[in-house]
Amino acid sequence: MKDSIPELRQALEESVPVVALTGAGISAESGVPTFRGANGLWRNFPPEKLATPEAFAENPRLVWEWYDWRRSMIREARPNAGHLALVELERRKTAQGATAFTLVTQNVDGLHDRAGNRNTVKLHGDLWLVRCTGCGAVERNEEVPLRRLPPHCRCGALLRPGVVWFGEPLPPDAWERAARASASARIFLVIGTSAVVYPAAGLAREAREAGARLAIVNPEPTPLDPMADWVLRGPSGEILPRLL
Ligand code: BJW
Ligand code: ZN
Repeated sequence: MKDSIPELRQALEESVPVVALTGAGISAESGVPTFRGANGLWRNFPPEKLATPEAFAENPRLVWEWYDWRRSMIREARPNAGHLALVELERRKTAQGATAFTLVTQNVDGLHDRAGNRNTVKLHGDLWLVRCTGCGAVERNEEVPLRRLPPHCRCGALLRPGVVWFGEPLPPDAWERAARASASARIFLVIGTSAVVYPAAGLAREAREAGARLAIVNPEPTPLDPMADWVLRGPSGEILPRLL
């Protein structure tokens, strides 16, 4: 039964290791807009028009305005029941072994950190880090709103958000950890992602091919549904607590 919560609950208890891949949908119930959802578009820009090195080169101020808006909203947001369920899942699995649970997230909002997950791999960076386009320095920056748009480094060069844009490689260490965990997963959960952005979405396919059972948690269909062992249709803030 593809929609059986009790069956997946039991499989989660019995299986080691477990990997969860999350996307913007897990933060939707915290009030953070998704990228491709109904109210995810800022001033009608699709993410492909803002989250690129080309957009930043052309208009850094515009791109920083988008990030400033998101940072302001996210700072006010709180982790929701879905985030908290993943903390509890990590706690329970870690009692079965140090590497029994890995959280792989595409999100840059930091809500998994604030909820309390520890073994987390951030594939697309972190909205609260900035990186200098001149000297390469990376630092944490939590100023909201930013005093100066676009912000500059002490060395005088432009700062950019510490995130991964389209056409850029993922951080190699994060990618290696995620790929290794996925290849050995027995259960692979795909939560709140449209699963259209690669290479992140490919982790689910690779885990499936390496023998993991695949579970999708999403109110909408995704391209991964046909290969999934479980498809639980609903908000993650409702479904995830029921899995524990
Ligand atoms: C709920 C819910 C609730 C709602 N509960 N769920 C053609 C084919 C294949 C690949 C490519 C291609 N052309 C180009 C590419 C590559 C490209 C790509 O994948 N493009 C596709 C879009 C076509 N990928 C890249 O460029 C990546 N890099 C790369 O490939 O490098 C290669 C390289 C190697 C060596 C040298 C150089 C290059 C990089 C991708 C980076 C993505 N970056 C972003 C921005 C991050 C920073 C920021 O946040 O500003 O990452 S884009 C954006 O999309 C963000 C997200 O992490 C990512 C995924 O989105 P996500 O999380 O899935 O969100 P949504 O909005 O799409 O979906 C939300 C879901 O939630 C929906 O399903 C809802 O139903 C659901 N939901 N409420 C649970 N309550
Ligand atoms: Zn600098």
